Amino acid sequence: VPNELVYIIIPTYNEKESLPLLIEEILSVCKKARINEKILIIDDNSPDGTGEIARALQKKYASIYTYNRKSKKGLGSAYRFGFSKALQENAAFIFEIDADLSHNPRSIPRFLRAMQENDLVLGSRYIPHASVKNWNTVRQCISRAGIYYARKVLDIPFTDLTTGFRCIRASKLRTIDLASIQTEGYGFQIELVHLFHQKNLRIAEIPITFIERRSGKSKFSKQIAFEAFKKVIELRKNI
Ligand SMILES: Nc1nc2c(ncn2[C@@H]2O[C@H](COP(=O)(O)OP(=O)(O)O)[C@@H](O)[C@H]2O)c(=O)[nH]1
Ligand SMILES: [Mg+2]
Repeated sequence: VPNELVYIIIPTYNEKESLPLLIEEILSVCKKARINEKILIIDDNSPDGTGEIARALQKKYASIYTYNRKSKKGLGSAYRFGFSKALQENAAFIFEIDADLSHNPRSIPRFLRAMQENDLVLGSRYIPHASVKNWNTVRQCISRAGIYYARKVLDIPFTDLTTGFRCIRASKLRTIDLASIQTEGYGFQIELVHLFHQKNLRIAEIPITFIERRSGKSKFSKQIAFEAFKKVIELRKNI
């Protein structure tokens, strides 16, 4: 929809190689599709200098804004921060996208089309026409097992509850108490889907091609997986 503000939130921690490429790609897609975008980079004082790169990009392009936080506070906290900015500025749609080039910005217009009839659109790695590339079997099994567990326990009929590529209708996000979400990793992504599902909001999945990063390092950790595991049980108790 022309003129509606589309907010694209990118949390970064040590992503100096991929960030400039990602930004160029997003800008070119938005220009072509006539999307009125605002890109928010939230960097947690990355030791590799991603923050300086982000500030340089902000100087170069009018639609880019950078927030530098003092220390690594986690993905969930970066998104909560980004969401509140987007709501303050009356965004219509809010995207989550990883900075490591795992998510292809060319899918953005497809998300927006699906948003016409939905409140949350998940970019799924696990439905027909989707694919996962460059991910070892162990990582893929952990991801699938974790999602299967959350699906069963929370009774949510979607295939990719932890995906970091998604689009959210801002007016519906407003009805959710963001401060009540305290998770930082995958648990955050699962919890957000769960809250939308509990409110009977419209959720859909579209297939994406996920390509595991070629530069930089994953911040996946046992701690993040365990946090999500505990959170799912806690959410179940409150249904
Ligand atoms: N600001 C911020 N970004 C983070 C943090 N942890 C991860 N990220 C970013 O979140 C995205 C996904 O992280 P990644 O390590 O690729 O997770 P994976 O894809 O599950 O292996 C990337 O853009 C990271 O740079 C954090 O603590 N703070
Ligand atoms: Mg990644």
